Amino acid sequence: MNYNFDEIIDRKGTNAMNTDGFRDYIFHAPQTMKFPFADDEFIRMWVADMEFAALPEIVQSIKERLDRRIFGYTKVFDPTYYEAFSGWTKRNYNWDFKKEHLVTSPGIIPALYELVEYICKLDEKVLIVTPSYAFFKHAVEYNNMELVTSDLIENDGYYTIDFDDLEKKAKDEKVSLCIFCNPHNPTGRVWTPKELKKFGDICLANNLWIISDEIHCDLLRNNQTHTPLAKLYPESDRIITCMAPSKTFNMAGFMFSNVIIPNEGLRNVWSTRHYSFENPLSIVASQAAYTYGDEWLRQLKNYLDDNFMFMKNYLEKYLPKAVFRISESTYLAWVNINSYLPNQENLPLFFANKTGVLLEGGNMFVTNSDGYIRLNLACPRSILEEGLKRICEVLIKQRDHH
Ligand code: LCS
Repeated sequence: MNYNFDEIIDRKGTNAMNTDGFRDYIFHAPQTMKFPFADDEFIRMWVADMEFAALPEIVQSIKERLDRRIFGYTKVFDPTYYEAFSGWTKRNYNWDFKKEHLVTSPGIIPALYELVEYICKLDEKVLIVTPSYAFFKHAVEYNNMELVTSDLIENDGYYTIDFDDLEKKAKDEKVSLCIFCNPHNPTGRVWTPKELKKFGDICLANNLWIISDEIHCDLLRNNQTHTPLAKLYPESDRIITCMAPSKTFNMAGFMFSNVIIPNEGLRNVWSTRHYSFENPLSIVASQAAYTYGDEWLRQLKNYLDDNFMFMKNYLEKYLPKAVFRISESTYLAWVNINSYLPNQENLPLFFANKTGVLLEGGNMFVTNSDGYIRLNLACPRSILEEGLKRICEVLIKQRDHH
């Protein structure tokens, strides 16, 4: 079957964050905030979900579950869910994990909020690399703990870990946990096994726990391979792996994710304190995704690769001074537009007002991200083209203005 990623799907009236939540999330403003564009005139390239329809088998699994007509308290008891998910990690990453190590959570972010509390004592600190998905910082601050950041090194749009700085910070005796994004949002880096080993060695030698957030691991460019961090350390029980069908299959609204906790003590804390019921529709939908989703994902990855290539060609032609490399993973493009807009403080507000494009950028990624915009490319090519056209037109005008 050929899936149609060119289809434009109306999300109006579905309570979608993507269409209705941007005033609050991006601008911290009420629903009354006004723009020169009507809501349905915006090109939306911000929050990390996709404009693509879900796999038909996901929809079918939900219909079948609805037909059972009772929706009482539910948890993952049936081992076929474990078999579907571990089959997925085995097929895709040649890695699996013990059934008893798997717990589920209504999202990776809620799991992070809890795990920081369960792992760290109150006076301890948590390390992240920056730029970073902002919820890593929120999870630390929610627990009243101190955040320690290590800036990635950027060279012509390519990011690497500053291992000397990371080691210096990991040596701080109060640093007890690193929340790590593998592969990395927002830069898209797919860390190589060599980089992962160096990173893991530094953290483990300094007695840190590691939460490896691998939510984006299924969405790689076709020339890339994902390595689960925990695969490199089969003897260690201090690495917690988070994976989910939410990003991969565009089902974040089902709020269901996998957390693999090899340490028995920590797992016991989790099982006593975590409120562990799940939505019955989410379980069957996730199981269907991992069981039937291989071909859909293959076609999605091809479509995303082509979107990235389209963007690269477009920027080379119309915005040659933008610093952009095709992301190794995620459907998120990370672009430095500093040479066009050197003094712009609020990039999302600028683009919303001047061009009607909703995007994330600038200080939304904790630190080490000034001058960057992040564009979500998981949309039909016609929408991508319109978004890029608007962005380039306004930036070229800015440059001519200077
Ligand atoms: N972890 C990372 C690294 C993410 O990028 C996201 C979503 C999540 C976790 C969310 O996990 P959940 O709680 O839904 O399981 N990233 C988004 C982003 O960059 N913009 O919008 C959402």
